[in-house]
Amino acid sequence: MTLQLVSAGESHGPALVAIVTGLPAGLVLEQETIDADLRRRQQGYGRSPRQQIETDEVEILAGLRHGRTLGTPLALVVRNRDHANWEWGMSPWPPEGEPSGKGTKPVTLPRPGHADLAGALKYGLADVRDALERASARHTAVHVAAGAVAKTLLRAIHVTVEGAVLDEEGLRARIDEARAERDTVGGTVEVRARNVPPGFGSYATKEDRLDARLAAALMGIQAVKGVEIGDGFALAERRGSEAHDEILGATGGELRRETNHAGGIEAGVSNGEEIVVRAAMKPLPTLMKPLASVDLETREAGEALVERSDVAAVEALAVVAEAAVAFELARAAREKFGGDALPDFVAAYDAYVERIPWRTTH
Ligand code: EPS
Repeated sequence: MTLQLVSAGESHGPALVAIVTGLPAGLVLEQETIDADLRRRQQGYGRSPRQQIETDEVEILAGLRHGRTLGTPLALVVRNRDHANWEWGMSPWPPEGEPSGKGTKPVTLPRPGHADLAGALKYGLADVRDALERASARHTAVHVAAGAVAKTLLRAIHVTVEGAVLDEEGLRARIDEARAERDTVGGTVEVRARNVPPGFGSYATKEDRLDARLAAALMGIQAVKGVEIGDGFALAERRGSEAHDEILGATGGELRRETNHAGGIEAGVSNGEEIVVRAAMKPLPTLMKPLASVDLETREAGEALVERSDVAAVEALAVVAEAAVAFELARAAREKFGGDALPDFVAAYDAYVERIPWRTTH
């Protein structure tokens, strides 16, 4: 049994939903823990006024009874409070009555860098909104909720996952400058996972490789254009003698490394060191001083759509990337340790770490 996540939801639709399958029975979840991550995702510097409308909270519709997972599909919902302003424009059924609120007029001026043009061409859309609503990063909210569940599962085997912005101070200064010039910025985040035992992922096939899986999990997040594992691109410039992490012995028979250039993954398999991954986010594409575009209806030159947007969402990305990494690690853990009930999963972990010369630092 592996862990799977499927989500649905448009940015200004009624709600975001996710179904997580493959959780063991008996995992204790806390609403406050999930909501705390939802709040962290909303709090970053440079977010749009949209965040004053939303107060994200998780609702669980299935798979949980009295706070414990049932081993059945877990259904999570995060409602879009802003939908109240888009009831006509984002009505799932043909809207009734006179157009009112937002989203009533078709969008025909695609924003360079957003899904607008590619989506309109691919799906044959007359209104770019049909593309941008799902392409929006809004639905990362429900992925963060699922990531909080994954982190709860990982905690049962002492694994912790934490995301942070690289150069937070510099980022805030760049955001202030960009806001003044009605521009946007991107940035880089780093996720570290501690106490991951050796042996998550496999070199057997490319689909199994943990580095490939983490890269896909991170690249799957809106606006991510680069991913690095460990020292990543810098390794290309080094000699082998400076690039690899020597294997050293320790009293007690454990093996140890003094460096971690590999970022905790060798040959697509976790090696027992801290897992270190980074994701680079491009500047957000909705500019208050819009870039050149072409009206898809008239084919006349124009300026791209301007709508309320963030100056940056890098701090949010740190939380979203943390959730994505946690989910993928939880998936790898389920593959390795199995178990229908949580104690079976934990017992398999205990037996495994007993067998190998590796100790957690918890
Ligand atoms: C987004 C555009 C903005 C962001 C949104 C992502 O939304 P709006 O157009 O409603 O202001 O605020 O992110 C969120 C709503 C969120 O909760 O993260 C986009 O185009 O990707």
